[in-house]
Amino acid sequence: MAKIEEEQVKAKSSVNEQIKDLEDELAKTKYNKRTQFHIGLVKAKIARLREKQASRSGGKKGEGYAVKKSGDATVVLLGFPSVGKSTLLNTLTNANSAVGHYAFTTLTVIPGSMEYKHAKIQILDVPGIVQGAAAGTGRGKEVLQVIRNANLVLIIVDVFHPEHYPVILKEVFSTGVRLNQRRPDIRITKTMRGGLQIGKTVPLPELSDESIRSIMKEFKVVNANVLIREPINADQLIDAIQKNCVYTNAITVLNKIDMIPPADLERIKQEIRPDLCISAEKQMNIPELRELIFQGLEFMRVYCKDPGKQPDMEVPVIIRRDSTVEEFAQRLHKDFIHRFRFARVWGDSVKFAGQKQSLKHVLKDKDIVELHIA
Ligand SMILES: Nc1nc2c(ncn2[C@@H]2O[C@H](COP(=O)(O)OP(=O)(O)O)[C@@H](O)[C@H]2O)c(=O)[nH]1
Ligand SMILES: [Mg+2]
Repeated sequence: MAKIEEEQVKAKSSVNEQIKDLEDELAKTKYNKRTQFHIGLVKAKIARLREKQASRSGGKKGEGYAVKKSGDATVVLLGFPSVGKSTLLNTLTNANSAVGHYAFTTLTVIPGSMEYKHAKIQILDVPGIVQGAAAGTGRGKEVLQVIRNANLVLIIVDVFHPEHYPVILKEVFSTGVRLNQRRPDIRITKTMRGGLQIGKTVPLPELSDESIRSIMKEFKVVNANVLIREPINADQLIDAIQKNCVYTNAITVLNKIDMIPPADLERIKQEIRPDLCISAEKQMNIPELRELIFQGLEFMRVYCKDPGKQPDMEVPVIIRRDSTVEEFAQRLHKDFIHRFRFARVWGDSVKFAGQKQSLKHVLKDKDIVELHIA
């Protein structure tokens, strides 16, 4: 092995070891008022090392999966090998993904498409991940990268392996994906001098000023104005400093419930608290799952109307919730926003029927929009 390469490998493994040591320490430390400060600092150190790890492997990007987005939104199926991801993809969509009795049947990304309430939803079957995926075990990194670009993550847990669930959550967290959370309201403005100025509009029971200082110092932020407007914890502060997190909705399903006695299922449900229990193979609760996916994607339906005509209430335009007139217009035709004069809107987003609105107007579900184009 070339000397430089050898050094790189050595350096990488030592970073991995350092992360491992710190994680072990975290696992051993019970969270309370006294350990709060220490835990925050250890978490910051881990986050820093992960940054280092990522920038090291950043030179060689690896192939990554080239997945062409299609449809109105993208859902990724995430789980350990053999939990039933391919079976579920085949059940939900028109795809034909290989189903195996042994692990690692799916080696690449298999897309399928599901149409539901006029939404075209792309569903991706990716190789199963295992412990260590975020650090590069298996195709873990590539898979988790696909997750970062998805609109919804569908986590599949095998009823016989509930112990997989915390591992998946940890791997997802390590890649900087936050599930079912909002981006916290923290503003950090770096300054030239003056040290750290910490402003808070609410009390922070989980984060002392001292802790904020030590975490920010770990990231070499010593001069800045920090404004915190909700009761955050150390993880959320670290996310705000690193700025590279994505926030995604997630649904957790327990699969293979056709195989397990009801009493056992009840116990595992208590443990995992899934959103839904299904059988991909025996097609149990699949209509309910389709509805959950649709809800999780936070779509809304907007109807088109031509001036002087009745609106088309048959086929809505499907866009993400809180979209503006601009996003609606863009969906209809690329040129429309350049030629846009005004819109007339009917529905919950306006005070009166046919109200005149600009491109910036935020629409609501079931609105009717009439575009006036030059
Ligand atoms: N009994 C039962 N078996 C299932 C179910 N879903 C998947 N399987 C089986 O589990 C194995 C692995 O399924 P597969 O879809 O390849 O898992 P993947 O590796 O996650 O894609 C196959 O033998 C499937 O037939 C289910 O809901 N019930
Ligand atoms: Mg598979």
